[in-house]
Amino acid sequence: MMSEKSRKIPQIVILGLEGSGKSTVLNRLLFGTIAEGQPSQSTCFVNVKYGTTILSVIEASEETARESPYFQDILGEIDGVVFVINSQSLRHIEASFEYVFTLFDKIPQKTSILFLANKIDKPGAVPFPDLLQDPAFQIIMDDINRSVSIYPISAKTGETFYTAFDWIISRMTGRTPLREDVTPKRVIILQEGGVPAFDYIFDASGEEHDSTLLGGLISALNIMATTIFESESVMDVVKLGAMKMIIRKVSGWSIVLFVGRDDSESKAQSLAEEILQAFIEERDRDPTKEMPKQVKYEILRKIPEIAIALDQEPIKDD
Ligand SMILES: Nc1nc2c(ncn2[C@@H]2O[C@H](COP(=O)(O)OP(=O)(O)OP(=O)(O)O)[C@@H](O)[C@H]2O)c(=O)[nH]1
Ligand SMILES: [Mg+2]
Repeated sequence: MMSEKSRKIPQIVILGLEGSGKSTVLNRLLFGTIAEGQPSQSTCFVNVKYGTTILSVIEASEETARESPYFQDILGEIDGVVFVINSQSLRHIEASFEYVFTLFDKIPQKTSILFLANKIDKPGAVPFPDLLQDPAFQIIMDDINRSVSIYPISAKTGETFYTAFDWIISRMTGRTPLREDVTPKRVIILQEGGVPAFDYIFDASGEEHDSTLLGGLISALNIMATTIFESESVMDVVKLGAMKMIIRKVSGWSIVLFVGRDDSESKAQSLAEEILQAFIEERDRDPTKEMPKQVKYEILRKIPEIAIALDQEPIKDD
């Protein structure tokens, strides 16, 4: 087992011009959703749970970043910097990069830097490929000694949000990103005896024959469940058609995660375990709680790599 004590909490600072979307980003990190009409605050410190990782996040206003000597010290010690760029117009982008350059030299070389080209949902927002051509950004990317990346996102709709954060968090924590190798398609959690307690389909627009095939397979599984899941030697990977089923069993619960046929098995297995853990935590908190789609969605959202898959299919907050 890894020692928990020796691990320090990674620190991230969120920087950007006034109105670029820092608080909206922070809200989404904290609550998985956003609140309209946040008052501006000069500095905000908060701890955030991102999947299994705890992060300490600081939102720093322009004023704090420029003028606070205390903040200059923090910047020198930070593990990750997130620059929020307002990409709603060329003028906003230019101003954003100007701001980046006033702070860039104060950020240590070892610190990972994530640029969020925010507000891509706005009509008339600058297309991402154009932003990449910006000479200021080219200069930043040419600094090969730094670990830098940029993603087009919308803090408002959540589009590509977790993909971006997954990048910087895996850089900071050394955790391997799972996003590239696993495409979750469906997850089913079964109680002892094979009774389904949780079922979530990620890609409702999936091919027709897939869902028919799965439907039949699930009922077959249910019938066989007692036999399969009560034995100790669980067959834990089954390939079928374009998919693969990863089966894990933890303290009386069994999880079946459907992923792409060529997806990484070990990564899918660790994902399946994380989902099952999040589910069991929720169950332990309130065993009687109903699990409509919204609750399942919230459970799944706790796992960043799964949240990425959910980014593609946002559901309404109400
Ligand atoms: N359309 C759109 N609006 C956004 C997005 N992100 C933030 N906004 C809006 O932009 C405005 C400013 O967002 P904030 O998150 O308060 O910006 P901030 O960087 O924290 O601003 P200060 O704290 O004043 O420096 C708010 O009205 C947000 O709703 C986005 O991705 N798309
Ligand atoms: Mg703010």
